[in-house]
Amino acid sequence: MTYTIFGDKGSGAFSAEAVLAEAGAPYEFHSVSLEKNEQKKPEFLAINPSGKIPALRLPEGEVITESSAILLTIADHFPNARLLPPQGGFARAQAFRWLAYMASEIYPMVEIVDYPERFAPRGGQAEALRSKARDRVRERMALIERSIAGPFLLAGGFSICDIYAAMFSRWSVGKEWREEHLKKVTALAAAVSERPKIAPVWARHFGS
Ligand SMILES: N[C@@H](CCC(=O)N[C@@H](CS)C(=O)NCC(=O)O)C(=O)O
Repeated sequence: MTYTIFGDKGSGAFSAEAVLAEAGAPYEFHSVSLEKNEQKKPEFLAINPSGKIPALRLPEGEVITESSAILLTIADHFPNARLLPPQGGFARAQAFRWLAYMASEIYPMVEIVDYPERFAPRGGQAEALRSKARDRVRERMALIERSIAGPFLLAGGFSICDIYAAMFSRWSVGKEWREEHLKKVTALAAAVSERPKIAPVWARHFGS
């Protein structure tokens, strides 16, 4: 009864692995190298036709894709791990809001920063687009910065939103900019990285 994560180090697969570790679930990590473009190979497209990681094979054999859906699914499978605020309350609605915000407002900008030539001709235009997308990621992360209850995003404490926010803090914005402008997000990421079950996962994906 094992979950299988398809992903790469330092990628969105961190969020899937961290939530499984936090829940205490058994899992295996199947490497899909972004450097070798393995996410676009037929073997992986048969698992996730959108050619992106992470993907998660559930113990029953079905595959779920989209990082936010993976986090919600694991939170659902392991209610005792309290990865989300209680059902029916406003805090849970806020958690959904932040997951949707990061998945829809930030993740697509990361794709532009990483692969600008998918959206503009190579050269100057692609570089200019990358720079604008980086600005948007920074602006959108700054909105999270202003909303953090402290130390975690929701006033009620740790949730899957923190795993997700900590991951986005590692991408696109740049270390120096993050440390200067995202002090609360940086502290939140440190708190996530120090959780006993997540610490080894964090170290493998992002170093210490
Ligand atoms: N909407 C997807 C986005 C996933 C995504 O963009 N993953 C990146 C790695 S962090 C990826 O697979 N990039 C490779 C590519 O776009 O070719 C999700 O939330 O899971």
